[in-house]
Amino acid sequence: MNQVLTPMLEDPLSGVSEKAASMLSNRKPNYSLEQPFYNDERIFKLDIREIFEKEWIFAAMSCEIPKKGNFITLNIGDNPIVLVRGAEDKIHGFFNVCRHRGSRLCVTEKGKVAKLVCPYHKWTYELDGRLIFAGSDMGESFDLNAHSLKPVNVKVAGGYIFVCLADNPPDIEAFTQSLEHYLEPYDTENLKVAVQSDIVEDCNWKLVIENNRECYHCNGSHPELLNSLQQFDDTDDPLATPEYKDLVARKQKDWDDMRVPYTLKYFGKRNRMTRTPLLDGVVSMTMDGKPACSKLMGRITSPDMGSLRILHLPNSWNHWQGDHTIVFRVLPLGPQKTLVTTKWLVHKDAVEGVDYDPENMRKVWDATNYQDKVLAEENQKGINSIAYQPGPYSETFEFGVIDFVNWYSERIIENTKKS
Ligand code: 3BY
Ligand code: FES
Ligand code: FE
Repeated sequence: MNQVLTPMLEDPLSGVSEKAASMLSNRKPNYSLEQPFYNDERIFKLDIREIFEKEWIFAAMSCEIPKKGNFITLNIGDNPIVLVRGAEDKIHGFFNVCRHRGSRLCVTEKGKVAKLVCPYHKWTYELDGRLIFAGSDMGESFDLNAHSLKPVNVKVAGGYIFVCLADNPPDIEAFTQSLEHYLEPYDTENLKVAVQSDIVEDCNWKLVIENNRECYHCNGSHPELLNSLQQFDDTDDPLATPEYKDLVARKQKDWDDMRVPYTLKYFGKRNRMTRTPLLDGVVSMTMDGKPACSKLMGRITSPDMGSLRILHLPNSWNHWQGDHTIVFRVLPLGPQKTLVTTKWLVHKDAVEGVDYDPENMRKVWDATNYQDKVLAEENQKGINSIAYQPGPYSETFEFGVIDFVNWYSERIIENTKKS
């Protein structure tokens, strides 16, 4: 339904997908990718077509569009997308593209409307995408029903809204069911965004994800984050110490009492979730390790929840603590340009200035995001050199990067076959 190639023109990626797939099939295992995967315009377009237009992409949180008529927009590659809450609380997703002459419909990042009205010639759509008004000048035979907005696949689970632009989306049922279960304690419909940051990084999107998938660089770069974050991914981390494992066992007893899930789960390499403790005595990713919000989320009664860490490839990682949650969304803008959006969420009834201070809440991850931006941009600059050649990942420190790059390679190889 959605993949439209202008029939007269040759596919600009013809030859590129085969070449990329063969380079990935023959790559040296556990080494970083060849240079064009990080800086070539054609491979960037391939990433958009084969990954961002075919996989499930994390778009927004459902609490961001709490009422009927609330909408939120984003761009996936060149595709403007709008998510809108319609009747009976149903969240719809559409290409944000008018069926008259293609204008973008909703031009702001967020808002509230009764109907979706195109700014150009005022064609008007119901919140479920049906065209209900096209003026009186379209002629007698004009069929409103044939000009509904083009839908995108939407999946809402545990407060997350995922979209997929492909006709046949991959199956993520097992993951979304677990999301519901792991996020039940947080009452995710009743949260709000306390702070948001949007950073544009001058690097390929894969360098942002690679950087996020390891803590090899943490000691050298993230003093603020290391006030609270454990450097181990989980007890399966090859570097996990006996002290850390003891702490995990102790905390898991408390979490059992609270009836909150914590078990590490993988869904292929695409999704991972686990609850792990922060440093002993620390409850939140703040400068002093104390809660940033005094009103806790959902049915949570103690801020000492560690962090429920959720990974969703290709574009999100998350930390759910007792007092606040941090969600990250990565959207590629160009071969060497990536938008990283961070949202700090709290209970919707928490009062700014009373229950939380946004400046305090954002400090650790603002610092961390900035440090990671510099690291990823320096990584990009070196990769652009004629001297760059793929280098070895450490299997003890960088297993998460290896997993990501393997997932990416596999998806490109498999998805190009289906094109
Ligand atoms: O400009 C906007 O954002 C709105 C939303 C729906 C239609 N549009 C004109
Ligand atoms: Fe939307 Fe004309 S392009 S009404
Ligand atoms: Fe980092």
